[in-house]
Amino acid sequence: MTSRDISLEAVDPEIAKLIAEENRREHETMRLIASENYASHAVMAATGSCLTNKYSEGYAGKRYYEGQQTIDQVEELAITRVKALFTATAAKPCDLHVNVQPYSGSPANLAVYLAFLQPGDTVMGLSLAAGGHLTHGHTVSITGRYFKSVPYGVRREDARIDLDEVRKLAKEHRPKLLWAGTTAYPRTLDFEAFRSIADEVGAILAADIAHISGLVAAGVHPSPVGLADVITSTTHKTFRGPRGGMILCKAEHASAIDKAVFPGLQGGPHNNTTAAIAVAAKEAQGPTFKGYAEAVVANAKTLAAALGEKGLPVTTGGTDNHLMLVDLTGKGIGGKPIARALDKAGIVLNYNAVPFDTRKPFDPSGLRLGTPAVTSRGMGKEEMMRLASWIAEVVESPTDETKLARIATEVRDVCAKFPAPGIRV
Ligand code: DSN
Repeated sequence: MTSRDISLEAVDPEIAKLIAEENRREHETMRLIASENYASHAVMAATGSCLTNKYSEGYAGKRYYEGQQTIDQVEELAITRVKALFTATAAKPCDLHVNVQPYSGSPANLAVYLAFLQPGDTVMGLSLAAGGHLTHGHTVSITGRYFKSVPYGVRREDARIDLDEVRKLAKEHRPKLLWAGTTAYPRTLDFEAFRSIADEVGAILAADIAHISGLVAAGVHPSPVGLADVITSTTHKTFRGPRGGMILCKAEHASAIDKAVFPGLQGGPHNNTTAAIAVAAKEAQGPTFKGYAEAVVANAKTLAAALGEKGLPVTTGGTDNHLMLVDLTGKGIGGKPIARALDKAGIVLNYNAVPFDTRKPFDPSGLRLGTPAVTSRGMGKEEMMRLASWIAEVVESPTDETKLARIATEVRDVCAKFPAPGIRV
């Protein structure tokens, strides 16, 4: 007897049980991790389909294995939809090329290095401590080891990216690659200004929109399309697709990017993921996506203001996007014990450094909160106000287990009224 047609529960009850537990956890808790979301049933159906079985090194019409009758169509559909979506909200008209094969955001970013740089070339990106990403040249990343990294930061006064400093550093170090992209920065990015700095020093401008790609697609965050030479993104954050990556670039860079992804970095694309990206792009073209993206930002603004009123200030004094950083410096406690206590109370987020943090990276002074997942459940102003109250209560006495248990029950009750996309109740 083989196990090929037997259910997961029968084949592997341990994993089936763990998945069921995760399903329950995702249903019963408030997910405020800024990079997480709920993929729809349709996206998950594509992810869990037979397309996972197929190898297809190469690109449509030029593959190294036979049997691509459906795979080429799947990949072309994904490309066409992503292209249409991001062309519609472009900052400037642009002949856009799309590659949907990167396994996730970090491989997408590595492909940019491979396409445009030689080892030892100079790269500039926002420092990790100020809200950048490891792959924008951080010392522990391959991107900081194989390339000369010149990080830029944010201003001490207002925690915003200091474009004067970016320009000054760029003129001094003449980077070949300039990143405009963030993972923990609550304000819009001025892609026009980054473009002019890149032009002044002859750099390739790369926009990493992993966090904001859903907002960009919906037109609620300025778009780098038509400005940046190359744009990378994950597909599972505000974009609400499967775990995956994509690269959009000006047509003149198409061949360099495609060659960098395959055969430069990767083997066969994950066709099940490609299909799910196509589904997510279709959903993003649908009538409700813009409203969702607007609500993500509105909820973030409400939550940031409510936290501030409760004595929990956010960096920069607010947010323009889906996330905020609470600065606990004045509370004399690190972000880590608060994040742990909140997790017990059913409110899930991550501890995070704030700009110019005086504490260590493993117990920094901040909390990062994002509203994409709770917004996908349909939560709004009332729930954001309750979240702020619960968070303030936990910060007040993070070791009060009775209180944490009471809040966890209240959180569960609210969550029960807002079924999450893709989650079985
Ligand atoms: N891990 C992602 C985040 O949480 O922002 C970035 O790659």
